[in-house]
Formats: sequence, structure tokens, C-alpha cells
Amino acid sequence: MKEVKIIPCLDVKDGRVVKGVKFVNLRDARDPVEAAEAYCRQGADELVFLDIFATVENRKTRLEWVKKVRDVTTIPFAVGGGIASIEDMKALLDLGVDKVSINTAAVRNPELIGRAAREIGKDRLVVAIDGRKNPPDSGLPRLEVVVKSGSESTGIEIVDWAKRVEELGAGEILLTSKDADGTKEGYDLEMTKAVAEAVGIPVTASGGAGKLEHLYEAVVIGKASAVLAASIFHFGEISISQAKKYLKERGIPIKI
Ligand code: 0VR
Repeated sequence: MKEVKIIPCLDVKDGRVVKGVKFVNLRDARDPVEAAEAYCRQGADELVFLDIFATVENRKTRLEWVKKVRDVTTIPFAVGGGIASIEDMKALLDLGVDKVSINTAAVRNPELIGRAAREIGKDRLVVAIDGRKNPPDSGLPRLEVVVKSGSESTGIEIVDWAKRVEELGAGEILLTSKDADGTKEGYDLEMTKAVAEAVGIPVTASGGAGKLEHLYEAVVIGKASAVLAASIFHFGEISISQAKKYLKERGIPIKI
């Protein structure tokens, strides 16, 4: 098993890090620059910045917010939110962003994945998949892809989409459970395992982390290659170093 990465996520709205539950009821959490500096100091393996309302507000990623965070970030830095073209990706890469993440645009225009893999390299291309669980009698897939900050149903089954995303050239998948987001009740292990076992590219578990054990479960049961969290880190309940120590003590390969 390769070293498992611990990844804090800055969900940014109106220039501030926010945190909600199931993508709604967003409340102010902290300043993005202060948070980025703290996470780098604490030894995070990578930092994710999501301009979570760019697509909903029908605009491009706010580059000025990204630049401020980029200037203080000393670890690999991935950015998502509002990215819908190769030009959008190159604008971020020119700022020094290491990886770009596409979500809604990939669903709307799957051939963008292949073009991006060719133009910027698959190792700099993340496809983010937001998912939700539907009840058996809903007529929708049990594990369904949702887009536009989780506000729109697609009728696409998550594992089918993950396999297609890999075939099209994505370097990795960031898999977020909308149902688990912000609940601190644990990752959606069924969803994570189903996707991680269906593809050969790294899958980052995201959504629901509430205690150290959840991180461990995401790796050993969910087969995740990395664990992303926001709530537990932003509000200081768990530090990056505590997370790393806990996983390493349980035999998970971690970069200390
Ligand atoms: P925690 O459950 O707090 O660790 O959150 C991890 C992850 O779900 C969030 O960082 C983030 O991916 C939530 N995503 C979105 C969103 C939040 C609000 C609105 C939209 C989105 O589209 O991903």
C-alpha cells in the first residue's frame, strides 16, 4: 500500500472557509490563508481548495482567492470549483496550482476529461464525484452522481461514472458523499469501497469524518488512497499530526 495522504479541504464561499452539513447551512469557519498556513505547518500531505459556489453562480474560479492561498501553501495544492475548460485549468496551473479538479463540467462534457489528460497531464487532473444514496423505490440509481454543488440529480450510477472517468483519462477521483458531508458520522464506506474497487486510479474519501477511527475505516474498509476532511480539522477537534500518528500506529503507511 502506498503512503496514505491526509488532506484538509477549504470549502470557500465569499472569500471565507465555510462549513455546512450535506452541502447546506454553511457557516463561517476561518480565513483561508490562515487555515492553509496552519495545515502546512501541521504536516498535511496536500491541500484542497474548492470554490464551491462558482458553478452555481455561473462564474469562473475566483483566482484572487486561489492566489492568496497559493502564496502561503508549501504542499501540493489542488483547486476545484467552476473549472469548465482547458483555459480555466491553465489559468490555475499558471498561478502555481498543482492539480485541478473538475466535477459538474466533466459530467456535462465528458470529453473534457480526455482533452485535459492530454493537454495538462493526467497526474494534474482530478475528477471530483459528488454522490448521494437514493431509496430503493426512487427510480434513481442507489448510488447517484449529483452536480452543481449537489443541487442537481443526474440519474448516473456512481460506479459506472467512476469507471468511465478512469477510461477517459482522470489521474485520480475525489469522491464526496453529500449525505455524509459535515455530519461527522463517518465516511460513506459502501460508496467509497464500491468506487475504489472498480478503478485502478487513487480514490480520495471525502465527507463525514468525525473521529480518528473514521479515517482508518476509510482506508481499510473503503480502500481509499487518501482521506479528505474539513469539519474535524477546521474546528480544531483533531489535528493533522494526531490523524497521522493514529493511522501510523495502526499500520497504515503514512508520511510523518
Ligand atoms: P467534512 O464532512 O466536513 O469532512 O467535509 C468534507 C467534504 O464533504 C467537504 O470538504 C466538501 O467536499 C463539501 N462540498 C459542495 C460542498 C460543500 C458545500 C457545497 C457544495 C460540493 O459541491 O462539493
